[in-house]
This record gives sequence, C-alpha cells and structure tokens, in this order.
Amino acid sequence: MLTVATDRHRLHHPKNSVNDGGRLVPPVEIPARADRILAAVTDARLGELVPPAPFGRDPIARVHTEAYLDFLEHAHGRWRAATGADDDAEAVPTARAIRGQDVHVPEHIDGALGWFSHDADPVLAGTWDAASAAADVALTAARAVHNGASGAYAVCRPPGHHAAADSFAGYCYLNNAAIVAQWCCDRGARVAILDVDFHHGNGTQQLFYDRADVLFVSLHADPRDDYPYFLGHATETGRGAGVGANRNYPLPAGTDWTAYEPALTDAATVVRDHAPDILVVSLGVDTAIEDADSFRLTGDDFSRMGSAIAALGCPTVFVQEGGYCLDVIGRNVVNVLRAFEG
Ligand code: OKP
Ligand code: ZN
Repeated sequence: MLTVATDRHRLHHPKNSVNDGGRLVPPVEIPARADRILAAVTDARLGELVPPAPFGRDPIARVHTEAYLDFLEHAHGRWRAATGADDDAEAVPTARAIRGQDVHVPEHIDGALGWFSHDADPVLAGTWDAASAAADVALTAARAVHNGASGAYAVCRPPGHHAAADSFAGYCYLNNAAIVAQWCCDRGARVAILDVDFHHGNGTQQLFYDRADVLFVSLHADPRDDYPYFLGHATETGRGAGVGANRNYPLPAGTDWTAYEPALTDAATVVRDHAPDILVVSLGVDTAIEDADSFRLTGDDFSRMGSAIAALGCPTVFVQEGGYCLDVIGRNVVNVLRAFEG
C-alpha cells in the first residue's frame, strides 16, 4: 500500500506539560508517534513511501471557515506581537465565550484563541505549517485512491477528527479526514467515513451532520465517560437532509474484541448500505489495550479490524488519528493495513 508522509509534522511539537487529572504530565501527541509508525511501516515493507503534493488552501477551505484558517495561520504571530512571548512559547486558549448572548470574535488574540477552540490545546509557531502539511498528506493519499488505488495510508500529524468548521480541539487543528471526504465528493464520489479512533470524531460529525451524501459512522468510548463528552451518543443520527447519515456506536471503557466486533459488524452494514465509492477511515489506534484508560484491543484484533474493512470491498483512504502508546502504535497500524491488503 502507498504511504504518504512528511517531516513537516515536526514543526508541531508541544512540549509544555498539560493538566491531566490534576497533575502536570508531558504531552502525548508528539513527533515520536509518526516516527514509530514510519519505522513499522518501513519494516513491514508495506509499499512505496511518498511525500505529499501541495494542494493549497482551497480543499481545506471547503470544510473550514476562512475566518478560522486566517486565525490559525496567524495566531502565533499575533500572540507573540501582543505578549512579547518567544518563538518557542505555546499559546493556550483559556477564555471561553458565554452561550446564549450575541457575542462576536474578539479582537484580542487571547479572546480569539478561546473563540476558535473547544479545548485547551496549544498553538505553536509551527502548528499551521504542520497541520496544513498533514492535510496535504491526506489529500495525496486520497488522490491515489481516487485515481484507482485500492488503498492508501496518510501518516497525518497532528490528527484531525476533533477539529470542527471553525475550532481546534483534542490535538486536532485541521480535519484531515473531512477535507479528503469533501475533496472526493467534489470529484463526484459518494463517500463514507468510518472513525475507529477511541474518541468520538465530533469535528467530523459536525461537518457532515446535515448532509446525506457523506455518511459518518463512529465507534468510540461512550461520551458519558470520556472525551469529547458533548457528542458521540447513539441518538445523534443526523439532521435535516442528513437524517440517517450519522451513526454512533458508543462503547464502555474496557471493551474488548468480543464486544467491539458486533458493533463493527453493524457499522460495516451501515457503510455497505450507503454504497460509497470511496471509504475514508479515521484510523486511531488508541483503542489498544496498552493505551491508558482505553479499550482492550490486541495486535491480532487490529488485524481483524483490517480484514473487516477489507470485506467492505471499497477503495479506502486510511487517515491517521490517535494512538499514544509508542511501543505498539506502529505495529497496530501495520496490522490494520496488512490485513486490509489481505
Ligand atoms: C485525540 B484523539 C486526558 C485528556 C485528553 C484530549 C483527548 C484527545 C484525543 N485525560 N483530552 O481522538 O486521539
Ligand atoms: Zn483518540
């Protein structure tokens, strides 16, 4: 399988500790993740490894607002100018908009950081370059599949599925999976997105919630127990023209393959019924038993997942999302991709 990757993800390297359960811990969405994945993909001789082609801003602007893209590109520079912070300092949103009042985008960068986010992730000097490179990585993989490849894998970092039309969250700044889904739509393809990351893909759900043409199906931790908390319930099935084109499978913490498999089988039926020309898989492998407070999928289970996706018989773009246990992230990605290839 073709793998698309770039070194530019290194430009986004958060280093400041983050509050986790009342303690300051090191960030987990770091360059080593992509390093481990690439080492495993190379070891497995999965296929050709290519750099991304530049697709420019247009395909990104099909899912994110211009105001958000303008903000993200210039946020760190504006923040440095306003605060005198160093190039390597991390701008973190703190202020939040109040609901139910007629508020607007604040002029002050600290207000804008809060306006354009729904979490507490940092914006770094290199965040825009890394995130837009990740979008190019995903688009390059999507183009290969659109041109006839049966599958392609995009090593996207930072990940994307929590990023919404005008907000960043959960380590995500640009929604890579949504960008490629829309790019495929714009070329006449019927698209389904299957999100197997441990966390619900709330950004992706939001972006396609009112639409029938793009199906969004997600298996994830029950939002009553886990991030992103506000979305991911089974009752969220789409709105307006999109009714029925959004399906959530919230699962309890500690879910193992015996409980995961029936949900995946059901999700696969929903995907098949949509009859997509192209399938986009938001491939988070943070469902691994080795990932802290997660599901209990083993290395072999990831192979089973790859076989189940292959059985859909659909050209597939795999877009990297989460997975934070460095010791198994590469193996688990490779197991999915190798099983997909059969
Ligand atoms: C991103 B992806 C730690 C809080 C973590 C953010 C999780 C983002 C996951 N207790 N909050 O979906 O893997
Ligand atoms: Zn995740």
